[in-house]
This record gives sequence, structure tokens and C-alpha cells, in this order.
Amino acid sequence: MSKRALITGITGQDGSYLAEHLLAQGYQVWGLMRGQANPRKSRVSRLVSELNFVDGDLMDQASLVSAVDKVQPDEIYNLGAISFVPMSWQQAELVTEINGMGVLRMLEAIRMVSGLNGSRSADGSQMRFYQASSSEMFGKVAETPQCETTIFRPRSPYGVAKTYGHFITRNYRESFGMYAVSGMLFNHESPRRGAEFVTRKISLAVARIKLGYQDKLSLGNLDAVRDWGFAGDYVRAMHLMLQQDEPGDYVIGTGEMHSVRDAVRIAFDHVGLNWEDYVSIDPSLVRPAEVEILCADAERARTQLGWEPTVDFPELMRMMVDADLRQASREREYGDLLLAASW
Ligand code: NDP
Ligand code: GDR
Repeated sequence: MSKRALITGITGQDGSYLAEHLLAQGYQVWGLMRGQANPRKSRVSRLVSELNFVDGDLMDQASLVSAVDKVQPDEIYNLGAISFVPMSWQQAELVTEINGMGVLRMLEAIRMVSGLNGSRSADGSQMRFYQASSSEMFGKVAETPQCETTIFRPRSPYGVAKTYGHFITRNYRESFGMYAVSGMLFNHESPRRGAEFVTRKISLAVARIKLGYQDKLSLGNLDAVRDWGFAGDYVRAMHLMLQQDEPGDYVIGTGEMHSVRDAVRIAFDHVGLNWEDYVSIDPSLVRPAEVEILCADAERARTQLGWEPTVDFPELMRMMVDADLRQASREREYGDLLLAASW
């Protein structure tokens, strides 16, 4: 019998890559779908065939119980969240509800459906739970690079909510013996990244400037430093974490640091343009409290999971620019509709 996986956040960047990866491993994959006519459903269905859908919302406990009961998954990947950090200053309560309390609701749904410790059969086999934790929890970093024991000093309501989700996952593991783990993932990108995130904002703008229908690119803090990797590599780590004999939390990242300025330079260089001719600073895009620098020490994942990234940062930026050049050419042909539905 093939294993069954339930993914929340199926319509997001990571959801689609994870679904593809699990289907290739022979899983039956279910995606939790919220809303009465979510326009992103047809997009992910086009991209990943063989998906099954079940209704539910991380804001609604009963819907999660019903989804887990219907799917009876072996593995649950909780990727659903409001993931754009600036939005968490605008709608802090909503972000806390979904990104923080939503994790508790998923853990409770598992307990309600399969018993206190997540066991559901006589042989004691358990539903395994993955929580999408984030390097944003490290915030104003206490040390560089950051590893599993680095203390958290989150700088945004998003980071604070993710920190709650991280600790409640660990607490349910320790309190109830649940197989529940957190992946502390650093920034990961791809051509499927939302257009509001900085790498995709840059790759889209570079493509449109190259093709002659955008003049400039406004950015915030060019000095921010991140450890950026490829999303396709990171979903492999999520799956590996749930295949271990013992549940545990892992940092996932490349260990390489680049600034936003580096990202801009690599992207413009790739199409033969000088970034300084096009980029301006918009102070309104600078965050109320910035995370200045992040860099992963993923040694534990390398040694215990055997996980390695395969795409370096310049390669990733060039991959995204190339994809957006194709995208922007189609946009020119068919109008704005395609740009909105960016993949
Ligand atoms: P996206 O923003 O691309 O996707 C977010 C997903 O969450 C969407 O499918 C969205 O679905 C869903 N969602 C939002 N609200 C709810 C809700 N109330 N109930 C159920 N689902 C909901 O994020 P990514 O794919 O990039 O990230 C996946 C996860 O990993 C997120 O939790 C993010 O915070 C975390 N993370 C991401 C990193 C990255 O660099 N990408 C790094 C570290 C952590 P809908 O279509 O309904 O809006
Ligand atoms: P981040 O990603 O906040 O790290 O969260 P984002 O790409 O939004 O920002 C990265 C850095 O770039 C700086 N920046 C800008 N960012 C955006 N979006 N737009 C700009 O114009 C701009 N100019 C400079 C930011 O200030 C920041 O320092 C991502 C999300 O996927 C989270 O869900 C996830 O948890 C973390 O990565 C790890």
C-alpha cells in the first residue's frame, strides 16, 4: 500500500515542489484547500497532476479534524501560513492565528483523530507531523552561523508566531510522544516564488526591463544578508526528516551568505545590464525591525539526513531570471493576466 501524505499550503511554492517529490516516491498526496473557489487550485492542479484535495482552513479546528479523519495520512506537512513577513505588521493577529495557533490546531486534529500520541493502530504506527519553522525565528542573531541550539530573538510578528509553532510542536513531541518535527528552513526560492519576495521581485523586474516594458526597480534594504537556496532541494529535506527513526528538529540552508545587492547585481549582469542604472531605494520598503543577517549551519542535516543542496545562489538567480524572461515574453503576447498567474 502506498503511503498517504496530507500537505497544508499545497497552493504555495513549497507545496507544489513537495507534492511532486512525494508523488515521485510513490505517495498518494492530498492537499488541504481553503476557500470556496480558491483560484490557485487550478494552477497547482495544472502543475502537479494526480493530486487529491480536501477542504480545510488552519483557522478552523473542526475542518482540520475532518480533513485528517478523511485522509488518514501517514505523514502531515504543515506548510500553510501567511508567509510574507511585512504583512505580519499589518495583520499581526491574523498572522498569529494562522502561523501560530494553526500549528496547535493541526496537532490537536491528529490527537483527536488518532489518539493522544498520534497512534492509530495496534502496532503503534503514528501519523508523522512536519512543521514549517523558519530562520526568521533567529531574528537579531545571537551567533553566526545559526544552528539548532542558537537562541531565538524574532524581529517580526511573523517570527514570533513561527516561534510559537516551533515550540508547541516540540512540546507535543515531549508531552505526548508524538512524532512531530520542525524544519528550521532558511530562505528558499524558485521560479514559483511569490512575486512579493525580493528574489522574485528582482528576477521579474530584470526580465521586464530587458524586454523594454519596465523602467526601474524600487527596493528597500540592499544590505540585508540572507542564506538563499533552491526550494526543490529544501522539500527533499522535509521528507527526509519524517523518515528518521527518532523525531528531531533540523536547520536547513546552504551556509552561504549574500546581500540583496548581490542578488540584484547577479540578476542584471545575467542580461548584460548595469543594475545601478535601474535600481532606486524606497524607504517605505524598509521594515520596522529588520533581520540584518542570516546564515545556516546545516551540519546536523548533512550528517544525520545525508542532505545536501544542489543549486548555488548565482545559479538560482539566473534560473529565476531565465524563467521570468520566458514568462515576460508571454506576458507581452497575452497581457497582464499571465503575469498575475506567475506559474
Ligand atoms: P507560500 O506563501 O508560497 O504559500 C503559503 C500557503 O499557505 C499557500 O498555499 C496558502 O494557501 C496557505 N495558507 C494561507 N493561509 C492559510 C490558512 N488559513 N489555512 C490553510 N492554508 C493557508 O509559502 P512557501 O511555500 O514559500 O512556504 C511554505 C511554508 O514554509 C510557510 O509556512 C512559510 O512560512 C514557511 N517557510 C518558508 C520559507 C521560504 O523561504 N519559502 C523559509 C522558511 C519557512 P491559499 O492559496 O489558500 O492562500
Ligand atoms: P524574508 O524574505 O522576509 O527573509 O522571508 P523577503 O524576500 O521578503 O526579504 C528578504 C530580505 O530582502 C529585503 N528587501 C526586500 N524584501 C522584499 N520583499 N521587497 C523589497 O523590495 C526588498 N528590499 C529589500 C528585506 O528587507 C529582507 O531583509 C522569507 C519568507 O519566505 C518567510 O516566510 C520565511 O520564513 C523566511 O524567508 C525564511
